Amino acid sequence: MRIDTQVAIVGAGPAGLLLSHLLHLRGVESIVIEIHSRDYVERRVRAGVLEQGTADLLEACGAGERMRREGLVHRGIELRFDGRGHRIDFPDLTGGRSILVYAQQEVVKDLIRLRLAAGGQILFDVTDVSVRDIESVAPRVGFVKGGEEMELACRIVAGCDGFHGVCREAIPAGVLSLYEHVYPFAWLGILAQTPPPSEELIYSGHDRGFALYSMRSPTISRLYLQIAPDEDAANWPDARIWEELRCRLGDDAGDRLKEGAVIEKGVTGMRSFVAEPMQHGRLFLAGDAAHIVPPTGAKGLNTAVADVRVLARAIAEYFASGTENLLESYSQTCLRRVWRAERFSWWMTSMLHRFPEHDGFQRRLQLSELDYVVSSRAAAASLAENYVGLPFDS
Ligand code: FAS
Ligand code: PHB
Repeated sequence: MRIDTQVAIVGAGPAGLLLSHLLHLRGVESIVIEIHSRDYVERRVRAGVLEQGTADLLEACGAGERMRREGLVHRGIELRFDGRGHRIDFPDLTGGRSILVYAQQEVVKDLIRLRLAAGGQILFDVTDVSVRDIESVAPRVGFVKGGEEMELACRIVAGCDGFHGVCREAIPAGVLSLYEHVYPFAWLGILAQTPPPSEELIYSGHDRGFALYSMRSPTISRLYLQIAPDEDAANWPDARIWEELRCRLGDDAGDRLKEGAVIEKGVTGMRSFVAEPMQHGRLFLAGDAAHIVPPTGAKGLNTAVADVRVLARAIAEYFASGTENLLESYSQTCLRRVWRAERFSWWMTSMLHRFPEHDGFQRRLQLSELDYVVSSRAAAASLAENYVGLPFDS
């Protein structure tokens, strides 16, 4: 069965869903296809920090009501090393900007509800997705739903299908330049029914390895430990996780962390990845389909949002006036911000994690860098402005 639409969007993550709604608000029709079920994408635990620009854009497009009600405004983070904590004050260092702690899956839920309420089409549980004729003016996306072969006939395909999707693979060999860096560790993350040890996030650069103390609410903590890259979560029974989390929080803070029921446990690999250009023919990549950052800088979701903000404007201009200027400069416009997020995420990861190959000298350099960041206003401001998010188009 053939379905005609203006824009075929592959992937119902934050990038695909937000793009579909931004296009709707600009009078452009789109259809989103997704391999997983609605329930699966709404339960998938991922990011938790929204830059101010991301929160403002979600609010501006009508997805902000619950976010503003349930999200936690944070005006700083704590960096911990050598047994001491140091607060980075965002508004003071960035002229009033802050972040919002609101779970990615809640953003996904809000966007799905908004799309469906506006009559948007999201086809869940599809299989055998293939992207064709992207070098023509009439690309197509094939898939199977409910055992039936179907095809979206469109003018533009938006590849929002994440790192392991099919869209990037649809670009002919030799077109893309790929930049990748894989880190010699991973993160073990848990969601736990216990109050976080602090009202703000704590980034701990401990001698035993990195740890992050984040949250989803005043009663639900999101906690991460640096582990070896190939470690099995089965080697980490809850008791061992709590003991290590307390240890990496440090003597005077360890008792602030109360044990609670572990709701979710998972291991996330750590890599930096960029595919250039982010477009080929009538296929435009956005979010994790084009670039990956290690989560230490909380940039993954936010950079995906920044991409689709640029893409929505470019596609709307094309359908409104036929001009392709913004479409042609899409990749170049996004890559400047993407590489800034890559640099900041690599820098935070390099400064806060223990590297197996590091010697005493390199460890001292890390600690000196941390000491510089917390004792120099200029260095702290650099961290703060990147963390809260650089203003769009800056
Ligand atoms: P997404 O991966 O969110 O969405 C892509 C969608 O496409 C998915 O729903 C997928 O099912 C679908 N899809 C895939 N293949 C398809 C196909 N062939 N056809 C149709 N649909 C297809 N960032 C942080 O800041 N903090 C974190 O703690 C954090 N944790 C993370 C943990 C994990 C395991 C991962 C993978 C990422 C994490 N991130 C984190 C980064 C994360 O937030 C991403 O940057 C964000 O999800 C990017 O959004 P999208 O580009 O929409 O991609
Ligand atoms: C999270 O809350 O999941 C989170 C927060 C900050 C990060 C990474 C993850 O840097």
